[in-house]
Amino acid sequence: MELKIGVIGTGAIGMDHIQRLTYKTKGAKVVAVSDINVERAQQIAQEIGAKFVESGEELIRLPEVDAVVVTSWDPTHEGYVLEAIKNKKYVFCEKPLAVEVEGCKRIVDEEIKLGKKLVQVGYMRRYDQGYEEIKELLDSRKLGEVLMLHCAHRNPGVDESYTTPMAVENSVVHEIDVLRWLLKENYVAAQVILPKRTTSAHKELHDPQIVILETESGIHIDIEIFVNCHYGYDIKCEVMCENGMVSLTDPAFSSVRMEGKDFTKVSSDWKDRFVKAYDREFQLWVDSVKADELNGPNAWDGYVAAITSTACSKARDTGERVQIQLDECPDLYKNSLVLA
Ligand code: NAI
Ligand code: ISE
Repeated sequence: MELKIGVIGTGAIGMDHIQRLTYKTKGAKVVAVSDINVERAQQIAQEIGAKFVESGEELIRLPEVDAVVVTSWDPTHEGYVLEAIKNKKYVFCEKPLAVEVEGCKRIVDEEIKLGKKLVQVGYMRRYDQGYEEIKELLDSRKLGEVLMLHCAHRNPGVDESYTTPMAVENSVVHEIDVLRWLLKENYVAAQVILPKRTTSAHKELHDPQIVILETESGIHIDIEIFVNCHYGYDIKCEVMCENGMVSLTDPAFSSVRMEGKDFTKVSSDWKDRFVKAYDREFQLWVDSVKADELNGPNAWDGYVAAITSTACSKARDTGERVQIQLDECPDLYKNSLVLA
């Protein structure tokens, strides 16, 4: 039987996920959509034969909606996720789970009260083949202990609404989640360095930034975030171990040699770079909802990501090394680092 889904937010990624759920994901159907941009939401609803609903809350309560996908602006996530939990519906929420740590905690508390995991957060890099292969190799311990990671997260450009804190809260938050999953360790400290600023950044944005994280066992991770790199969307991850090194390659399928040069395509944006990861993420989410047992990034992972990014923001603002302290992981989420 098809899983009937309601989507809240028909902007860039909302449209992408609606297309994916409609034309690629097996066993799913988008039956309702909502957005404060009524015109766009009505248009996509008509195109795919779904119902347009005035408000997100109303959509969540529709009896024909089995599960909800939240792809609206960050500050709206918490309210919609809480409403879905209240109505005992599975909810896939794009990152971040909530804009404040306290908001993530409220979601975790509601799930614990219910005694069941209903929430999955959109940390799709866990479904990328490159990261999965790195994880498999690290888990085999063939390379020995992990010592350091060198990562980069580069976007070709951003608009004026993207400000200094968003470098961590909107972008590096992906590395925060996927590297914790890769290493199966939490972070204990964060530092942020603000190097020479590019002339391409608008006045509310310090770009690039370098985030340094330390894990429980002392692994050091440096992450360059540079959102005006111009040449494309580029994600790097190099893991240096005692007996060798493993790193992501770029997912290009061909290269051209011409006039004494070798050209290889660089992805243009996240939709293109992680298309297969998003496809897998949604297929597995739909399958797990139907099986009544989620196994992807959960509300606790969303909460840990929020605590870590808040520590990074404090480190950036104070110029200091900030300690990260987590509460004990509640029973409901135990083993979350080995799942997904
Ligand atoms: P966008 O600005 O293109 O779309 C957001 C949509 O939310 C807009 O259509 C807006 O009208 C709608 N909206 C705002 N308030 C609303 C409300 N109260 N109720 C219903 N709809 C409302 O933004 P984009 O890029 O699509 O991002 C959406 C979310 O997805 C963000 O939270 C972002 O962090 C996340 N995202 C995740 C990515 C990933 O790689 N996992 C990639 C891009 C975005
Ligand atoms: C965007 O919101 C995303 O989530 C993308 O995956 C990320 O790479 C980009 O930097 C963010 O702005």
